[in-house]
Amino acid sequence: MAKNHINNYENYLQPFEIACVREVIEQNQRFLLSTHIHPDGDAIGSELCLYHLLKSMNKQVFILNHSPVPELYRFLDPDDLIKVFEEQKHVDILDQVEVCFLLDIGDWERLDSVGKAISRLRRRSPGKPQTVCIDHHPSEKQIADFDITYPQASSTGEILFLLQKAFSVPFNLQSASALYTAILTDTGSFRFSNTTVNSHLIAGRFIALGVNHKDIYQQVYEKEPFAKIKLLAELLNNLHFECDQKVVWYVISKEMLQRYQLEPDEIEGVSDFPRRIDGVQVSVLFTEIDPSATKISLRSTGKVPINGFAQTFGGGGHPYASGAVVEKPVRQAIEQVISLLRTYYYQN
Ligand SMILES: [Mn+2]
Repeated sequence: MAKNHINNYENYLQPFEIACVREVIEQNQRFLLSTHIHPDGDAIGSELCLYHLLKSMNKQVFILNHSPVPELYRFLDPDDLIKVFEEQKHVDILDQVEVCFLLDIGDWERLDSVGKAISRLRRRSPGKPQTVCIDHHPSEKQIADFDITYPQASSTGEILFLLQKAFSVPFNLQSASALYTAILTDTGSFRFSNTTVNSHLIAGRFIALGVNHKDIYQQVYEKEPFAKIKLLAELLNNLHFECDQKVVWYVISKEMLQRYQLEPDEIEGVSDFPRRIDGVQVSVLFTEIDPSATKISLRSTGKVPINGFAQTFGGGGHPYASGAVVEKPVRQAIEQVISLLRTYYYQN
């Protein structure tokens, strides 16, 4: 059939995956949901949707994350369902949990304290609690007992939509809004290369269900802290160019975050701007983590895939959005990364 007649989303989930998740849910009573440190809209939205799905199946559900919900996404969780994990406070919950759903995560380390606690339990009694990972990051390694990973999905939220549809459980307005936000933010408002027919069709379903897309857009994109915009102004005044102006790089130091009183999770999206410059193909943001570690965030406009480059530093991600941590002070990290990137750029 011609592509211009597409009128329904594609469900790429395998029947055995749906059956397996169904069985895990039916055979257990207590569930823990968690996601990566510094959660984004996809992480938070996916957790909330799965929470409502499990609740509708009369399950006990806890959401415990290493990091708090960023201010920006608090509107999705008016009942404060998502808690910051505290070992002492949550030890009883963890002891009773039978299944952990790990969402939007392809690397166990990024669960941080929650992952460490789960690992400890599983060392004590192997295989308990069971783990199920649902994610869309391209990853070679399996992280859970059962991994459902679809790199072609725009977001983890998209996969959860397909799963809930397969279970024939209707969406309430809260879970529909949560998943709409997941897809909206992970596709950069339907602009990034992971935006597909499917992501649009699914987002459309949510709007048909009554999701207030205008309201969500305002919540997510038009409530920026003024300090973030000022930081952005400073960044844009301090861009550095390489490779015939095709590569742009810039730095966010700890001192800058302190000066503007911003948390690392409050500066999401600033890397969008430098790559908008005409002619720029690759942008690199260096973020100082501590005096001996620097995070690099790479974005590509599509001509040069950069996940291979991130992998040389032990990182990874998507072809056009990836990152790594370089165990070096920021000045040394810049020197090494930029000199290697020059070679990489001309070879790719
Ligand atoms: Mn995601």
